[in-house]
This record gives sequence, C-alpha cells and structure tokens, in this order.
Amino acid sequence: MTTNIETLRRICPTCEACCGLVIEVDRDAQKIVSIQGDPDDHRSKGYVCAKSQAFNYIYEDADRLRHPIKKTVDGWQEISWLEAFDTIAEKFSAIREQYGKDAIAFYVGNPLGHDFAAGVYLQSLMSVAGTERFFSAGTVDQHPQQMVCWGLIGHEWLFPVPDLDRTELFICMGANPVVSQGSILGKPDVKSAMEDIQARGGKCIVIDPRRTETAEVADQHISIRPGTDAFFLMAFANVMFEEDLVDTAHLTSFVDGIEELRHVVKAYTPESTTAITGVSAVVLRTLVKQYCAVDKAALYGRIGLCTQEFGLAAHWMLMTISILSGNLDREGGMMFAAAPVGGSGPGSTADVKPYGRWHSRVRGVPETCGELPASLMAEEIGAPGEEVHGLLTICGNPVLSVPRGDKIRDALKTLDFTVCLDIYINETTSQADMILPSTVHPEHSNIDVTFQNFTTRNYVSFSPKTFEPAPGLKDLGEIILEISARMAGLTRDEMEGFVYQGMVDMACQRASDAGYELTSDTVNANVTGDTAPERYIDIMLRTGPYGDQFGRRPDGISLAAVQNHPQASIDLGALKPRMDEILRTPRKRIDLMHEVFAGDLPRLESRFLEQSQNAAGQADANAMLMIGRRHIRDMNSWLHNLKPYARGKNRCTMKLNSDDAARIGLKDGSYARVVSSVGETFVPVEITEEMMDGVISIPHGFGHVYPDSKQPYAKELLPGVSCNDLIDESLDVASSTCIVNGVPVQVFPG
Ligand SMILES: Nc1nc2c(c(=O)[nH]1)N[C@H]1C(S)=C(S)[C@@H](COP(=O)(O)OP(=O)(O)OC[C@H]3O[C@@H](n4cnc5c(=O)[nH]c(N)nc54)[C@H](O)[C@@H]3O)O[C@H]1N2
Ligand SMILES: Nc1nc2c(c(=O)[nH]1)N[C@H]1C(S)=C(S)[C@@H](COP(=O)(O)OP(=O)(O)OC[C@H]3O[C@@H](n4cnc5c(=O)[nH]c(N)nc54)[C@H](O)[C@@H]3O)O[C@H]1N2
Ligand code: SF4
Ligand SMILES: [Mo]
Repeated sequence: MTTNIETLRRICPTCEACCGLVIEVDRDAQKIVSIQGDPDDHRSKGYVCAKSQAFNYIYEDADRLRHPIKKTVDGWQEISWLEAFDTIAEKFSAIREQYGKDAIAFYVGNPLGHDFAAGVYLQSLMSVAGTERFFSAGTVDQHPQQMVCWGLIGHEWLFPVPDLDRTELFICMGANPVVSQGSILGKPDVKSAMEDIQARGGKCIVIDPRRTETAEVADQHISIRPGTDAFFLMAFANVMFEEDLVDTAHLTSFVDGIEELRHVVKAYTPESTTAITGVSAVVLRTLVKQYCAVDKAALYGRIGLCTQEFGLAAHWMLMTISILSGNLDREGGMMFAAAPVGGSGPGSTADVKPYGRWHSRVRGVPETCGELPASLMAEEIGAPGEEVHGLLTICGNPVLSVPRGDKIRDALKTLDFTVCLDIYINETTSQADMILPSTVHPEHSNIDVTFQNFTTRNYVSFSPKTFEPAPGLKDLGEIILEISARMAGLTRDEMEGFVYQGMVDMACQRASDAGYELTSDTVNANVTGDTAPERYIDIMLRTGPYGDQFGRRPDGISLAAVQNHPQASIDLGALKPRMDEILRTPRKRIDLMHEVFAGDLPRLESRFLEQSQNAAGQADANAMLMIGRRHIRDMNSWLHNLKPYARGKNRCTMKLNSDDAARIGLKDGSYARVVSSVGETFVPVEITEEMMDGVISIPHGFGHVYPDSKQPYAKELLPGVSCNDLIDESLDVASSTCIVNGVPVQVFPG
C-alpha cells in the first residue's frame, strides 16, 4: 500500500523564536510523520530545539481534553457546547447582577500569545466584562518592561530588542536565551548568534547570579546578587556621568531629564554598591568603559531583571543607559521592530496612564497595564464584602505558575462558578466547574503577531491548518467570541460583525493617516481568508507598513502573498531606526525622570541605606536567596505530560555551590529542606559551581502532585515541587509585578 505523504511548512508555535518547520503529514492516517527544521527558513535556517516535536506530541496526547466537561458528584462528565455556553451565560449573568462586574475575575496565561484569533476576541471579552479583577501571567513576567516602554517611549507594547546581527557587544542581564530561546528577543538559535558576534570580533557578557548556559557561550560572566540590578545599573550610569561618557548622539534632540538623572545617580558609585551587588568596582568600571568604547552595544535584560524587588527601576536604568550612550534605536544597539500587522507605528500621544486607574481591594495595589498582580488572586477572591464569585481562566495554570499557588488553589474552591479554557485537567483546571478544551495548533491556522513585534529582523509568517479539528472541538478564539457575545446579550454573529467592522474602520483610518483613501466597500470586496480571523489578518497586513494597500502597492504583502510563499516566513529586512515615527509621549519627548520612575527613587534609596548597613552585619549560615531557572525541555508547567520531555533525570532540583553546601551540611543528591516566610519543601540537592555564593536555584512549573489532575506522566515521571508555594505575595510595588527572584529562604539538611 502506498501512503500519501504531504509536506507542509509552518512556524513552531511553542516559543517566541518562531522557528520554521517542515512537516510531513500522512493525510489518510491523520498523522504527523516527521517534524524538522526548515533549512530554507530565512530566520532559523534549519535550527530547532528539543521542543519542536511538542506540536505533534500535544496533538497526540491521549490525556488532552477533546470535549467540554463539567464536574458532577460522579466526576467529570462530557457536555454539549450548547449546555456549556448556556450555563456560563446564566452563571456569569447571575453573578454580575447580584455582585457587580468585578465579582468575575479573569486569569490569562502565556500560550494565549501564540493564538492570534484568541487574542483578538479576548479584547472584546474584556471590554464586555469590564472587570477590574484581571490577572495575567504578564504580572509574573514583563510588566516592568511594559511600564518602561510606556513611560519613555509612550507605548507599552513597543519593546526594544538587541540587534544581534550587527552589535559588537551584547550584554545580557537576567536572561538565559540559550535555554529560553529568547524572550522579547525574537531570534532562533541565540547561541549561534553569540558565536557570530564573537567571530566578527565582538564580545558577549552575561550578568547573572548563575553561570548559565548563555554565560558558558559568553566571553565574560559577572555574578550579581539577586535583586540588586537597579543599584548596579545606577552605578553604571554614575560612571558614565563621572567619566564624561554620556553621548546621546541622534537622541539628543528628544531627551529631557539628563541633569536630574546625573544628580540622582551620584550616590550610587561602583564602590558604594559593591557590598550590595557583589560586583567589584573594578569589574563594573571596566564594563562601562568597554560599553562606551564600542560603537554598537546592545544592553539587554529580561525576566531575571523584571521579577525582582526593583524590577521597574532596573529596566528603567537599562533603557536609560541605552539612551545615554546613544545605543537606543541605533544599528547594533537596542532597536524597534516594525511588525507587518502595524499597530506600533505613528499614533496618538499616550494620554492614558496605564497605571493606578483602579486598585486591588485588599491591599490597594494599583493596576498596571490593566492588570492586577496574579499573586493577589487568592486574597482578592476572598476580599471581605467584595469577594470574587466567578472566574474564567484562559490558557493558564496559576496554581503552579504564580506565587502562593497553593493558596490560589484553596481560594478556587470557594468560588461559585469557575470555567477554564484549557486542554488539560491540571492543578488549576481540576478546581473548575467546567473545562472547555479547544483545538491545538495542528488544527487551526495562526500568525504570530505578538512575536513579530519582538524580532531582531522584520518578517511576516503564516502557519496553515494541518488537519481538520477533531469532532467536538472548537477554536479557542471561537469559544471566547461566543462567551463575549453571550455576556453582551448578542448573538455570536452579531459580535463577530462588530469585531470585523472594528477592523475595517481601523484599516480605513490607517489609510487616511497614511494619505490614501480606502473605503469599507473596497475592503469587503477584496478581503481574503477562510475564517474571520484570517480576514482580520489580511486587513491588518494589507494596511500595515509593508501592505499592498488593497491594490495601491501591488508588490506589498497580503495574506495571500504570505500563503503563497514557499516558506512559512517572508523576510522584511533588517531593523531600521524609527524613533521619530514611533515616539508618542506627550510633546514627543523622552523624559528620563518620568514620574513613574522618579516616584520609586525614595524606596530605592532607603533599601540602599539599609543594605549598606546590613552588609557589615553577622550572616545567618542557613540564609540564602532563591532564584528560578528554565530547562530546554520545559515550557513553564505545561509540557510535563509529554513522555519524551518528562523522562530522564529529575531536573526539579535545588542548585547551590559547594561552599554553601558544605556550610549547610548538604551532599549532592541528598534532600534539602527549604523554608520561606510562607512555606517549606523538600528538594534534591545539586551541587554546582555555577551558583553564586548565597544563592539557590529551583525551577518553577513543577509540583504535579495533586491527585485530581489528569496528567499521569507528569505525576509519575516528573512531579517535582512547586517553588511558587514558597514565594509570598511581595511585589515590585512600582510596577505591581510579582517578585520570584531573590526570595529570602533558609536551607537545612532535609
Ligand atoms: N517562580 C517563578 N514563577 C514563574 C516564572 C518564573 O520565572 N519563576 N515565570 C513566569 C512566566 S514568565 C510566565 S509567562 C508564567 C506562565 O504562567 P501560565 O501561563 O499561567 O502557566 P503555564 O504553565 O504556561 O500554563 C499554560 C496553560 O495553558 C494550557 N495550554 C497550553 N496550550 C494551550 C492551547 O493551545 N489552548 C488552550 N486552551 N490551553 C493551552 C496548558 O494546559 C496550561 O494549563 O509563569 C510565571 N511564573
Ligand atoms: N525552555 C523553556 N523556554 C522558555 C520558557 C520555559 O519555561 N522553558 N518560558 C518562556 C517564557 S514564558 C519566558 S517569559 C521566557 C523567559 O526568558 P528568559 O528571561 O531568558 O528566562 P530565564 O531562563 O528564566 O532567565 C532569567 C535569568 O535571570 C537570572 N536571574 C535571576 N534573578 C536575577 C537577578 O536578580 N539579576 C540578574 N541579573 N539575573 C537574575 C536567572 O539566573 C536566569 O538565568 O522564556 C520562555 N522560554
Ligand atoms: S526554539 Fe524550539 S520551541 Fe522555540 S520555536 Fe524554535 S523549535 Fe520551537
Ligand atoms: Mo513568560
């Protein structure tokens, strides 16, 4: 018998790198035969990591849900979509009527970023629901960066990325892109990119409490005490001022606040910060000189810098240093991508402040970018007199991924009605009344809109549907659309009509801003796409910066052009300077001393004084600072039921160095007892000189130990412990971001 093997190209949907894949499909058997890197993909050039197979493993996983289910006294029971939507509408309406809109909370997790349609319809759902209890994984992630982009550039989703292709010096702080594959840094195979920098005579430097896989590739590793990067970077700026190295170059005409900043950083010298950061003054001074001596330097930081006590201050100083050295928006420095769907181009000034518009009820924490810190979910659910009664989670597992996950899990039990849009019965969704699964990536098309904003080289890509969905499954976007329609008292088609019309209006407005005429009739007559989301993509691409403008620019792009391209991805060229076009702060100025940053200076100063005094004090022999880490075969908590990724050596271990181990009395492979202000756990010890003195590392996303989850391989092969059960609700209060790095713990033999 001959089999009919078809070859398809698409983008890997599992992380931000967006590598090109070549997939062989057996249509008759509905099976993926092989997945390989696409050697002709202009970005990834054949590169893939171990997780490239997840696309198929998830598709085939027998434990993945394929029908909506509800919880009954006899366990989970399959239900129809109609029953599911009717029940949700009825329960959420009743809760809203009785307790108000804020009695329904949302939690949105990370995989949503990989689903264009779901992202579009989530906007509708959020505006219909209007709840202030909106929590997301972003508050355990990039919120400080969003705040800095908003404060300095005027747009919270316009992030600078290191121009790895052209830089002479790549400084990487609090990120491990050789393992994470880059975050807000869209570049497949960062390891090779670093080697290329070195091959052309440049240097790579990693600043991290652990000598990471990225540090192994780098020319230099600088160990830094967790949570102290803001002090380190203040001292960095101080040296620039003191040594007369400030040169804002092409940015000079935009920048305000330099003299105030000079004054602010005065007290933070390399010498005065050494005791806090653990970095010697000589090392810091040499680094600053090296940074300022080269023409093209990219100073990049990611979540190790965000999720710490002074995450906002650290990222503020990081971008500020790029500005002071003229490296922001310059080739080889930190640059802004120009995404093909547009949206981050010229626009109105940022007159809406994305912070402090409302506050959490219990401890009065201000929202940032429309969200409240996820670690406050439990206490908000129980807020006396203002309890949350209903919860909707979308692609999220806060019980493992958020500080005090254990407490969140208990709080979920108190809710009147919880619905989870998820593909597994896991630590979070097992607490729901209803779980609505959706199609997975082989069963729907997609465009990685989010990540095309973070790339080191502009591109557009499209991933076609591989198979028709299994009967009984809907796309996640479709589910969100239906729920938002029900909550708005509309039909699904009416709601979709509004979303479509919104897209058309946006397109006509964009055309008019760009100086040409576009009518709804032209859009309606010419738009292509098999599904509504595909039509939205077409409209956005065609009116975006490279678009065909509905025929006015025939060599421009459209959905059809991308679909007809032999590879999944089209090269749209190197990043270009674009400050003049993107800056949308009031009066088009970069105010280095914006109130968002300046307002945090007293807190920084008092910690500085306190730490300077404590540094001389007697140390507690068991006191350590905990940080996280990532492993190439993990993706937060959710790939652990895939046997090929779960088996092998236990990777949920506590790393520390041999001096610390000897002092505490720990042996490699023995168990340690780790105690924090909120919990205690027992975890295997891994002794390694990678770790800085006084620092332990435990990865997050583990703790697959609850009996009511249905992820048998995760439970059997890789249960681990959840470090988030040890982490309290402390925040970087300036950005309302959870602190998960630099957590004080005590470590004992177990
Ligand atoms: N201590 C500590 N905690 C951390 C971090 C850390 O570094 N240290 N990192 C933080 C970061 S950066 C993040 S982003 C968060 C992640 O936080 P979350 O996004 O809440 O956690 P995940 O484990 O990624 O959970 C993803 C969920 O999506 C579901 N899912 C996966 N694919 C699909 C799909 O196609 N459709 C649907 N409907 N569901 C799907 C999975 O089953 C899983 O339940 O964790 C944060 N937590
Ligand atoms: N394999 C894999 N890839 C992933 C993920 C995954 O779970 N597994 N998650 C994805 C997600 S959601 C995200 S957001 C990205 C994150 O991407 P990255 O930011 O690259 O993630 P991490 O590997 O957690 O790197 C954070 C680094 O910060 C260091 N660090 C901790 N505390 C401090 C500190 O105080 N100062 C400094 N300077 N460094 C510190 C840690 O040692 C670690 O090396 O990765 C994505 N990619
Ligand atoms: S690095 Fe790995 S997981 Fe990320 S897109 Fe490439 S193959 Fe997929
Ligand atoms: Mo993340």
